[in-house]
Amino acid sequence: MPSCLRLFIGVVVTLLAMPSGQAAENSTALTLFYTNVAVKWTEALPIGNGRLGAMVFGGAGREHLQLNESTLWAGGPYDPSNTNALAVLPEVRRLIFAGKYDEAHKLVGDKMMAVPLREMPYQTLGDLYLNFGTNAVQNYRRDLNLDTAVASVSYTANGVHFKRELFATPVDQVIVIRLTADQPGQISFTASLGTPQKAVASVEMSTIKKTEGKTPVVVEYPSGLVLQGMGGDARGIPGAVRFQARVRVSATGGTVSADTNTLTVARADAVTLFIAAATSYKNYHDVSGNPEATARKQISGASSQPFDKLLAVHALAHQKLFRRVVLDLGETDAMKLPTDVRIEHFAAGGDPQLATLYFQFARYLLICCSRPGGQPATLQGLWNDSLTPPWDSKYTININTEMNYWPAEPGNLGECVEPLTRMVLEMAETGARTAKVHYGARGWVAHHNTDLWRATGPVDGPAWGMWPMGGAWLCQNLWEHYLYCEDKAYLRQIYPAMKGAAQFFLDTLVEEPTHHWLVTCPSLSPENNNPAAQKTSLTAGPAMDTEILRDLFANCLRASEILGVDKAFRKEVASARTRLAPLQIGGAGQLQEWLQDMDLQANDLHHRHVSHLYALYPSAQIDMNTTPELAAAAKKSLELRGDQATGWATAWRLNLWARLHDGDHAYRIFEFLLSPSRTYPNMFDAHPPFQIDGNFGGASGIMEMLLQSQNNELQCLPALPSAWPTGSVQGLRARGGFEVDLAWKNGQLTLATIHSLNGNSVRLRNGQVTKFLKTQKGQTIKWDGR
Ligand code: FUC
Repeated sequence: MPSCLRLFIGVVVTLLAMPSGQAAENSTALTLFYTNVAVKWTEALPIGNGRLGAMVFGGAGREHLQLNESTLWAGGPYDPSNTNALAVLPEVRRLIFAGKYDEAHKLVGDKMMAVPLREMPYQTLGDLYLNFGTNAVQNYRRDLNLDTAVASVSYTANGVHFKRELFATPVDQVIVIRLTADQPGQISFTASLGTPQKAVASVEMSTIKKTEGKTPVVVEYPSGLVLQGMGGDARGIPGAVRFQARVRVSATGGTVSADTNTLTVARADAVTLFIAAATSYKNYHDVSGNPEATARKQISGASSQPFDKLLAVHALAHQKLFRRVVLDLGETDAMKLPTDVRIEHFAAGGDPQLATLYFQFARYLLICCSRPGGQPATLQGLWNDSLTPPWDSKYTININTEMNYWPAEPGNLGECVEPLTRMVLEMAETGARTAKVHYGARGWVAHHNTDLWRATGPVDGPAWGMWPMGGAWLCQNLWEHYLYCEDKAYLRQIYPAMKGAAQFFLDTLVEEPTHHWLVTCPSLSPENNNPAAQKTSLTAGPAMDTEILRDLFANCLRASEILGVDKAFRKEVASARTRLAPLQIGGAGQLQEWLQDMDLQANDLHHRHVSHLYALYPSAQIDMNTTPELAAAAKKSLELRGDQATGWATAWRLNLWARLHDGDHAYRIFEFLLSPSRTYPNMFDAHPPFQIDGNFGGASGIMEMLLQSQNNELQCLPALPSAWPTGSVQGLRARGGFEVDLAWKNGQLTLATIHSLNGNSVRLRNGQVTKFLKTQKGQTIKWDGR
């Protein structure tokens, strides 16, 4: 180990080895804290190592950890293809172009939907309970330190001060719970595991060799708990994921005893518990893993190390990512209040640091639920307490999964995109079958959902599922990763998926009869009813599809040029791109959502999805500086939609207003997002119910207010709200390989520091002032904005 690293670990160990109670009472600015026990799940605090997660309730009398393992999903490998689909495709298209949308709806529903009609849910693993039997306590506090990724609980009972520290380490792959008290012999509790899954809980007995007199004897003692089971059946697909959770209890002093499935620790001085969990999932078509072997190995690896060391390397691994971005929007006395109280009062003003906390909480969440080698963040990240969660807690890819990764690149967490990249590459495999069976097409396609099994068929019903753009949109996230890092090896890895996504559309786009533009059909503008139909969203060529395709095709052209491959394909793509429908401005001055100008006839004018505004954000086809007329049309559409919507839809609006350079409008939306109606006491986003996309979209919106880097420009403070007159940010990333620090005072940029990672040229912008910058790799440039 290099000596500087050793020194750093040493410092961390010293800091973390402070006397009992101190860590919990040490409030740092980046700590969520509460003076009451979590009663509801959305009050509990999330910890996670990208694979293994827990919600910590923190009761003094009873600790409750609700546990998750990211590969514990219902069902098993399956193929949702519907072999009836292809035969009716021409008729469905004919009906749609003839304006017979409701007939098309019926035919799609009868013949084209995936089998089964719904995908598989992500499920809870179960619960660990520690019953302390404590009643009256004083000085109760629980918290979550975002910087160390440690949750703590502390309180005083009968004159004894107790402390609990909990963390999920990505290094040793276990959850660690450390129980201490400021007097010896005070820690007594019973531990048990429960689950709604089909599973069996038992006590683990271990043996130790002792010598009694001269005779060596083997003594059995209870050392932990085991939970063993199988993920559920769902929608006709039998459960195929075997899982095992193991808890090891290691007590200093006192005694450990057991009955059938409960462990009792009595009068210990200190106790460390280790939780491991694993499943048999290897990949979407292989569930032959050995969860017991994995869990045993993880427990024995972790439990042989001292607690301080586990904690130090855990914190270090987290901080390697977390500490890259520092945001300062100002601090006030409001920070002394518990986090739930601050959320209630945020809209009253005077607490700018809560925005910083919200921003860093999202970065914390992404690090905890999407680490290299794991699964991508689901609708609930990693945290779900149900067997039948809302929308199955899976991947909704008509906005939600994409939004989950919006803060990754600018928030300097590019590594966290790896699970998404892997999922998309796997979907390119499963989606090739859907493309062939459903459309007779080359390449691959995914519709509006996917799951652990990488299902790509149209699900739920025609009005939601009959949308072939999910894979193409996900490719845009991967391309964005490339734009930030410009790693050619990464581009080579993702290019086949991008190419396959494009090939599907080269084979399936059709000419619409009026202008002969190339359009998707059947499709829909996500979840929004077609105003020309009675009761369906089915249509041809909604604006969003064309916008996604314009990006996909352009990215394929650029990628194949960079990689020097596929000349003939490039020609094909370029020619199809010129024949796509244009962006259209309608009679009300709005950006048209559909081919026809009918936005104002929509039955829900305030629909949560703002799909046609994809062109403004996350795409940059519409831009204040380069396409002001279209930007004005997008603004009109946004005004028509209104500011308040579900959590994620509010967050999308926030990003869009930031792209329109209206910081105060964006801020008003942010105030709503960070109010009790869209943020739970534990800071989880409320759709409602809990959905993590709003947290991620919210963090991305904050960054869009401070820095934008689309279209080869670094825009400093493009939408700074008057609520943040003075502040600074360090470590944001920008497209083209730049790391940017900004400082501002009285609403004016005072210093931009640009670290050039790749040696690219870029235009800097501060309001109307622009400056062209040539850089060299490794160079740092300072600009005062003039
Ligand atoms: C989309 C949205 C819903 C919800 C679901 C998970 O279908 O329209 O609001 O977020 O995904």
